[in-house]
Amino acid sequence: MNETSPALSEGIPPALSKGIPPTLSEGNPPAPSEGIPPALSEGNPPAPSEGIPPTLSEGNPPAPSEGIPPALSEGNQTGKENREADALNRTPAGERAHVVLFGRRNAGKSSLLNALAGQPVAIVSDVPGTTTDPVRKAMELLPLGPALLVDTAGLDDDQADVGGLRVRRTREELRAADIAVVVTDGATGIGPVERALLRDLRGAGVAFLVALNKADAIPAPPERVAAVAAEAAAPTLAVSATTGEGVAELRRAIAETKVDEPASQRIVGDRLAPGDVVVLVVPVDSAAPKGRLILPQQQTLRDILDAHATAVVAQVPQLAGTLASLRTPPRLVITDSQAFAEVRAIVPREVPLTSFSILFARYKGDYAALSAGAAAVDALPEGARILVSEGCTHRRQCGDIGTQKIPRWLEAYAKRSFVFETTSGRGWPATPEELRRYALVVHCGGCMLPRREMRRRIADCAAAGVPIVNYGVLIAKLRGVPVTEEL
Ligand SMILES: Nc1nc2c(ncn2[C@@H]2O[C@H](COP(=O)(O)OP(=O)(O)O)[C@@H](O)[C@H]2O)c(=O)[nH]1
Ligand SMILES: [Mg+2]
Repeated sequence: MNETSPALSEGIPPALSKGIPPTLSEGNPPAPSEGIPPALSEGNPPAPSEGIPPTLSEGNPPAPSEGIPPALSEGNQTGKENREADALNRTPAGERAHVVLFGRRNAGKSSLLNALAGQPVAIVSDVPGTTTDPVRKAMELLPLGPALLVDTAGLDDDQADVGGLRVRRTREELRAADIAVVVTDGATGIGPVERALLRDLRGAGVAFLVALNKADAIPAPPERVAAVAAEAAAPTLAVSATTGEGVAELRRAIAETKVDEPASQRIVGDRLAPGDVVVLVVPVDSAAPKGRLILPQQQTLRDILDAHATAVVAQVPQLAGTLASLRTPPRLVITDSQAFAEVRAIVPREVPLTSFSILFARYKGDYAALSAGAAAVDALPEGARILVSEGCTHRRQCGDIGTQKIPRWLEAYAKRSFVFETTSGRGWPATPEELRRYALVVHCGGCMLPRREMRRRIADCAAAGVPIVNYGVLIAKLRGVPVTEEL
């Protein structure tokens, strides 16, 4: 792993820092393995003398779904490694359909995950409660597409503290699930634990199936399967993780599950027609990851190509020349927010201008809600409690932006002091009451979070009446950038 990242402030002329945020690289931090904070350099694109040559991106290898047979595993990884190794050539975890295995301890969830993946990934044991951290496995499940199989700790875990925490984490997985597999066995069927789980899944709008595991040892004749299917009101299959019986059928049933997902949401492609030209302004500065583009930029490029439009990528100093070289004005210019003001001065008024932050606020969440959240900043009273929430777990993708910069910038802007608290990863206030302790939630761009999870968080805030804003939109607001500028 490339551990090092250039110090954020390096090479930046001191005169440029004004206390209010310079930059923000799109609130959508880089992919997991980079360890490099997004372009946070205070101010504008560094002088060329910074010694960072404009680098060629390493390319975007074909999405795994292309030409790869169903259920081909993409490597054997567990939690941490998975996140860290997940960078360029793989579909980002946040973009994968999350298939989560739930059930009691010892139902065989971990065994079934291994059987579905076709190789050992999760720790299997007959000591109940062995799976402490959700294990994740990226794989292709056609026709569903890129998926992430997620193992969980048992839901009936009743060991005092530690167990309680695990159950809570498992329930947090539920919020990110696109498809749930409820693992039980023929003897247990749908008991109280499963019933509570099914209720939660229905409430969350998650599609689910039931796997009656251990069919080798506990007979699951068709009548039993049908009875459980009727009770669960869900597709039910008899399987054995041990012998592999029914596993291929389960894999197929998962892959064919219709996911209720705003899949139609595009980054920008829905606003483009074939042949349109889009200009992307991407400052390559000392904080940019070496040798490549960050995830939101890659994803935007891909989405433009998917729309059969053409992308032209330039840095700010080349922008005017690039625009002049086009025979007709571009359909749209998308800039890194840090260069918004400069770019606005260069791009003709009649050409729509937007930023990666704004596009991703729309794509990952709800732009209207997030920009309304930004407006709430002006009404924060002295001493207001503010939650800063980041979606990444093992290693912060955004450096100290959430812990240091956002608090500093917010207080400088409001000329008041606030009380800041933070959460990371799947951590999130569990109840509306917990959320209501905050006057504002400031969320990262959520590049590591599934869209479903990000949208749930925004919905939680709406339900609790707490404003939420993301880094990109907030920083634009603090800097006086016209955040409402849309396509
Ligand atoms: N006979 C049989 N045993 C199984 C099967 N699946 C899991 N087990 C056993 O059940 C125990 C719990 O399995 P594990 O996968 O760790 O359960 P988890 O707690 O739900 O993750 C282990 O001893 C497994 O070997 C199965 O299909 N048949
Ligand atoms: Mg387990």
